[in-house]
Amino acid sequence: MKKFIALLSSFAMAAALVGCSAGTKPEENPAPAAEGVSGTFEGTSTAGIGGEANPVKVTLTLENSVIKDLVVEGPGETEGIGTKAIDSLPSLIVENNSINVDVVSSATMTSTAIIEAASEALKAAGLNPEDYMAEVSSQSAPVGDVTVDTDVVVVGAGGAGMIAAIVAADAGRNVVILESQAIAGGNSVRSTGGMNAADTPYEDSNEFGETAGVEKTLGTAASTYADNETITALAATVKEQWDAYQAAPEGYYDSVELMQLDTMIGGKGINDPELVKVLAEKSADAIEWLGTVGAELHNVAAFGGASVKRIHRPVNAEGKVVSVGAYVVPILEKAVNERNIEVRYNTTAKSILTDESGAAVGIEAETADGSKVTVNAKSVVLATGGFGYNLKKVAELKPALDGFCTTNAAGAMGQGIEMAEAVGAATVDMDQIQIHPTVHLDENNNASLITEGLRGDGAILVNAEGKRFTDEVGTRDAVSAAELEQTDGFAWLIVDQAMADASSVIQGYISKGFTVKGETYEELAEAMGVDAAAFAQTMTDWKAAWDAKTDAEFGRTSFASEIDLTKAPFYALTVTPGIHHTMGGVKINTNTEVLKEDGTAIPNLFAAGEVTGGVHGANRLGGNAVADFAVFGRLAGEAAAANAK
Ligand code: MEZ
Repeated sequence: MKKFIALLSSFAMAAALVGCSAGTKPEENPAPAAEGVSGTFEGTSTAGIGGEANPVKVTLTLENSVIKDLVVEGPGETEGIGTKAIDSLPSLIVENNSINVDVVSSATMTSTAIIEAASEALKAAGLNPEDYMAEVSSQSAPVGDVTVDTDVVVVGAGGAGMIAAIVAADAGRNVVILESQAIAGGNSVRSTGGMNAADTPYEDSNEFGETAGVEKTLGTAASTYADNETITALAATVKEQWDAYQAAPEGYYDSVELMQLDTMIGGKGINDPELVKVLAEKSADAIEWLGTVGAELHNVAAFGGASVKRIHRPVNAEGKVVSVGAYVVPILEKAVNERNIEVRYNTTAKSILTDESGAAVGIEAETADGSKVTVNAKSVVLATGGFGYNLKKVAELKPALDGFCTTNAAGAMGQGIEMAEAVGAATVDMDQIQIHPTVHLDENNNASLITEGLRGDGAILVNAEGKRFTDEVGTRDAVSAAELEQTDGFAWLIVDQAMADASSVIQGYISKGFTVKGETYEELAEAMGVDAAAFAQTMTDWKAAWDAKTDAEFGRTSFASEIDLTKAPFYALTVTPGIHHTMGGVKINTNTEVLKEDGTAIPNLFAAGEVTGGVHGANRLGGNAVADFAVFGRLAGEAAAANAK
């Protein structure tokens, strides 16, 4: 394959370009006219997320060498992220007759691919892309300093921020959202798996209960957390519920207390029990609320550290599971727009404004052109996310994570936490940083989260020797630690065609070229470069464990009901741990008020989502980030609205 090295050095590109691109001149294109070139020309680029399997294609229409139209096809680009670049760059290129446009931040790969493919199309037309380099910026011209007065200012247009804004607007308040990036979504749009919620009507629809999971959790509570009062009390309640359920096992067993117990054990017992209680108690209601804005999460599955199937996921029109973030975020954006909530993109909050008593009274922010935006507000909601993109801060707080890749969005720099600290907020658990065990690195070292849902749905992990090495549906800290102990600190994730048929998420991984494939276990082993006999034996042993619903070797208790990994062809992809979630952050109470060291609240200041600490303790369970932003985003919206009366 020809490697394409970026020649267009004057482009405003945030990412290095390494990919492959090609321009084609369709047969039917008219010959260049004497006064200029007219016609339709195509160019492709593999610099996008779709890579070689799904290159980005640009169809460019020229009239007398002037760009009149540009159509982009990018079937492999990420919904809600890359698609933002596909939506916004063509008009900029056409309006300015220039391909020297800024990349859309957070969607740098797709933007880069569009620019490259447009350049190739120009070359296919016999033109020199260097002639289409007039300086253009997607940022609006300097607007000058502005001051805005509102009831509620929300900092951050991720899940927590948009939900808080919607709820506050529905309570009759004027709301302004400030977002540092060019697009909404933050880390939320990258979230793949789903949302944990306890005791919902949708859990009933699953005929298969993970019965052994409850026993295992009760065992862990007794053996490891006998000294933890909260865990012991929750375990006693769960034991009673569980005994009653077993005496008359009807429907499905889950409970608010079991979700609390799982979350506390997942967090190694250091979570704030009151916040965990609220998370679990309000989770089912949050699922219903999401339904009212159009986001239906009704497919329920197993995830790491959950005793029962509890993660709620969206499905598409064909009934296939889709990524939760890419599904929910556009729906929230629509709800924000329908309420005429003002969203100021490319506007980075710099400080929280306070009055002489120390109460928050607004936000001072800066736009990309350096203009100052002052928002005076009765309530301030911080929903800026964590600091998982700030690798320097991560390494400072947890040196063992120096050099790890990250699944996080570019905005996750921790600026909200710093702003809150500057006005006296306390922080908790700042050194508790989660690595997610299944992150795929492509040939250019771009990191993509591979959802834990695959393991919950039946996938296994094998090492470079072709052998299983852990309970794949254990908590993230445990699976990551086991993976790092394997040869070269990575693993192969194995799925079969039955899984691929049921999940458009897996189909996305296949089409992005992440996987190798084999018609037999031996053929797959060869593609993976592992010992064929050892791998085939692993698969035979796994099938026996699956049939018996007992994993004597690693104690896995979650066996997907119909997936035994026997339907050819088989697929494997490499995975390694990457930074995923920062559990620490601003200290809040159950009303989402930001607290000082002495436990008193900073008046008018609220926070929700990954900017806060305490909910997840030392390790967040998969599916609890969406639960966190939905539950506490709503509470922050309600509290901020009530405060702004
Ligand atoms: O909550 C998460 O981080 C999550 C569900 C991730 C995933 O593996 O899909």
